[in-house]
Amino acid sequence: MIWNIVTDSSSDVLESSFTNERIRFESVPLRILVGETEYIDNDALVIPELLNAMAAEKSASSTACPSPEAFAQAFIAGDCSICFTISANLSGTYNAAVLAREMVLEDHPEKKICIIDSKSTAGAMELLIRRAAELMEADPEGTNFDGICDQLRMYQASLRTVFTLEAYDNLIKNGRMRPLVGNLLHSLGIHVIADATPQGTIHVCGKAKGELRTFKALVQHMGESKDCTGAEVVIHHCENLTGAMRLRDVIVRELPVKSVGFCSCRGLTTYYAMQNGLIVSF
Ligand code: X90
Repeated sequence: MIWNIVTDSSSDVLESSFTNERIRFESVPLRILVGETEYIDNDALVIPELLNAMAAEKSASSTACPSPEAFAQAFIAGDCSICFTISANLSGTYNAAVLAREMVLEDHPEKKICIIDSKSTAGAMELLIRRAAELMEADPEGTNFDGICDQLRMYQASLRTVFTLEAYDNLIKNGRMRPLVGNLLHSLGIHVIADATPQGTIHVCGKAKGELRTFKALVQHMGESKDCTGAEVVIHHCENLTGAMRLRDVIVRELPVKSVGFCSCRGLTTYYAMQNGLIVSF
């Protein structure tokens, strides 16, 4: 019996960093188009190169979700697959995975495949992947597949994501977020704080001036959005470990969380969060 965790590359979890020998893990890549160049969001992608290309190319750039075929290949490789995707309200990735499930079950009705919309991305998916691995370890034969899927769906619903970016250009340009009130915000050193809605859309929930005030406002918003007692927190950062660590300091000072981990943004989240972006899931 092969347990199989499938995700898309917006989880930021590298295939090489998933070290559980009893569970198969595959990250299906999204693609990033900057000018004429297509970047595949896999382990080999060099993030500083992508950031340089983004800075040099002011005109055409976009992203594309994986094909159903790419997900189908990942599902075929396991017996019991659980798949986490980026919010269906932000990307066609979830639909591609659902189509792939139907395709695979037609030829292999014995396989079990569950697709869970993270209604978020980045850290929320990392936390789901980790929880899935724990539950799978405790059930090596997959006898409780449906129960595990239910638990993961409940865990998904309990997760929150808040974030603050230095630039929202790519989110706005690609229609994932409503335009902010002019460029004024940026020039005055005002940082916008946003979060994921329960439906998996992006919502601007506040603004603050200066880094420390921004972090305090963000952490206050975390505390208001759920009871953080014992919460596992992950900060995904775009080439900004220093900022992520300063944010961690504010989180552990203000909230009774259990742990704070860090993860570097991979290609898809780098494209949207842009340099120095910080995404917090808990
Ligand atoms: O299908 C595609 O081309 C991918 C489109 C992805 C669009 C948005 C990605 C956002 C990544 C921003 C912070 C976290 C957002 C919270 C989720 C509701 C990073």
